[in-house]
Amino acid sequence: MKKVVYGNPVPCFAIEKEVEEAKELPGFTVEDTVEGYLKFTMAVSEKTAIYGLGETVGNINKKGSKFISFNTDDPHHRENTLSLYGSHNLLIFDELNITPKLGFFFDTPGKVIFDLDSEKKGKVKITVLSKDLRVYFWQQDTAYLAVKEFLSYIGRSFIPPLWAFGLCQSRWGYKDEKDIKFIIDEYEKAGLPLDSVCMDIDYMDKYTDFTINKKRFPNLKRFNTECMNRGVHLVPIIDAGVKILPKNPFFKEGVERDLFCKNIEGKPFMAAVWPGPTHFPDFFKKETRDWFGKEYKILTDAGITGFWNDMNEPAVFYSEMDKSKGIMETIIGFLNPHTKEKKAMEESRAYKSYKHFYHEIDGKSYVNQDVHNEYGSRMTQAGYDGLTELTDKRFLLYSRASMLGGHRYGGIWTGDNESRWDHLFMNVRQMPCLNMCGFLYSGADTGGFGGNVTEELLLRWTAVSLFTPLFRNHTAIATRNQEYFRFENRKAFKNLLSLRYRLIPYLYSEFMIAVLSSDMFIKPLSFAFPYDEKARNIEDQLIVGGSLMIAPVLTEGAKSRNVYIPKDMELIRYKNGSFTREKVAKGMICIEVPVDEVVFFLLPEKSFIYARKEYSNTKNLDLSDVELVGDSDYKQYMDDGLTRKYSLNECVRIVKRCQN
Ligand code: MIG
Repeated sequence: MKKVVYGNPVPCFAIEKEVEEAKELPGFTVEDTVEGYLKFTMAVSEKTAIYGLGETVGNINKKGSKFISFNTDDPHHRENTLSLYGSHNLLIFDELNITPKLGFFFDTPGKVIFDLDSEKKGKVKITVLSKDLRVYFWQQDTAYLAVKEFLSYIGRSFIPPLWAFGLCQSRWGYKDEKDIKFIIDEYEKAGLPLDSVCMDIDYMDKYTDFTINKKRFPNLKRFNTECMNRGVHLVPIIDAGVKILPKNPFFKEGVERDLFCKNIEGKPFMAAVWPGPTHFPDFFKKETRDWFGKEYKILTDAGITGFWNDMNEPAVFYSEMDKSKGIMETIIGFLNPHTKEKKAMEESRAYKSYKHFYHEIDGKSYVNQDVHNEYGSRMTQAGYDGLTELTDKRFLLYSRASMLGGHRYGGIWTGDNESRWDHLFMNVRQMPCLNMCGFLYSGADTGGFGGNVTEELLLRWTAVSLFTPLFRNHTAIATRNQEYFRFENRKAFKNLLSLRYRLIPYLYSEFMIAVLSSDMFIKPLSFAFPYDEKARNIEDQLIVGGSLMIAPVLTEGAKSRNVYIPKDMELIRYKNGSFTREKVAKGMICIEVPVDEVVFFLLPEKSFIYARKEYSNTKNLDLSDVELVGDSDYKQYMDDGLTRKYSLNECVRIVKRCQN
């Protein structure tokens, strides 16, 4: 890997290793535009596939589309949406049958427009809205190897505890002990497994970070202990904006020590989010990260070790630049996506505000717009560093907004999606793209956040999510109840969830090996079969870990689907708690997939393991009590799942074939 430096870029966040400097960028023509931007152009052939870009809509092969890296809170995104919650500027150009494959990383926290031949004229145009950046470039024989080289430069991905591989039930609307206890009770009654429940903004006092509403949670420590005794972890949310409360010591310290983002006059910038008027912590400053990070103590003192960071694009409802828009209008707009208010909200927030507040990086002032995409990841870093100080245990942390570099400090979820079939397909395609960018601990809101899910959509979505590291059923306020126990076809959900728990020994092992060897956990088919021309066009099948392929049903009403089998392999069916296996030959096949079964495939010459028993949470899960399937020994990674003692050399055991 080499880099070309343009202008005076902000200090590097994503790339951890020393990289040699080059004068020119191969492959691209570079020009200055009249607006003062840098524009990179490259001719591409019809046979070029383009991979990368992490959290975006659309296909795994990004060729033919356009995207803008600019972290945006867009709960109503569609196939043509330009910006989502994360910005991950990795591109791999993979021309069919031609080596080398070219890797590029546009390292800037500012806005970048990626036009990946959207006009179908054989031209890729990348416009960086600044003259300051680094572009890294490298070459490899396959796209997969190019990604692996990239991963080896960006540092190790975040490692959560084992329990974070269990099911998380969430809903915006659980407000007190009673609501959460009800969920745990119902899961127990229904005989469904559960490892965690999220606490959304209502646990706080007036949406103020690091406070607990005493009426709703009179004794959080006691309540957490009760939940933990039942094998359930509480996972509270933390928002980016800090409520303006002059008497609150945490807030006061933030003002006195100059830790907030500033307006043009050098005063703390005011923006309104859920708590009403807030100041945004300037997470680019180490002092701010330290100050914010240590506040998690109020929650770790209660025994809590799991957290999610929200609204850190940062999302802005209205700001001091635009005082006319009130919070009520915003809420109305949020709940009624087609109203005038919604449009007004969209116009008033985001783009306008980001030109009006400033961060300090190494003593220099930067307007948010120019460093925007790094903000959320710096918040995650604050949480990570704080929690590392506060607890010896492994903790769970994931964020909504992200940029490359943030993958070292936490996982991500893919933000506010909707209960739509196209969002399920979107989720499938996002997973490998996120893995290319180091975000291995990730997943979507299973069942969809906005809108009302149907039983069938939730079944099909769950059959996908049971293979993603973050497995969280989450939904928005005012949507229908979405917990698994609410649905009629209990048996089908039970089957799906029991498979998740039986696969945890495999998923955990493959995840840990991927993280510790700078690899991907979920890959596109084309990465596992790089010389197979057909595999390049498959967007709806994925490789999970090193041994399994999934081919989920993504269409409403479908009882079967076509699956491309790149090599002879085994089809595995999980139904009523048991596995059946059959051989399938290379080629296109049509398989039946009833909603109460999960179908997946074992790659040739590979093996996998599953837990012999069914589990109701990970508390008593015995990672070593496994069955081996396949024609080879299995390299299992196995640590205590709880402490930070993880090493690839020490924690691997070989599960032998014919062990009985
Ligand atoms: O403006 O905390 O993406 O998961 O439930 C909405 C309430 C704020 C957005 C998050 C979502 C969460 C919700 N939050």
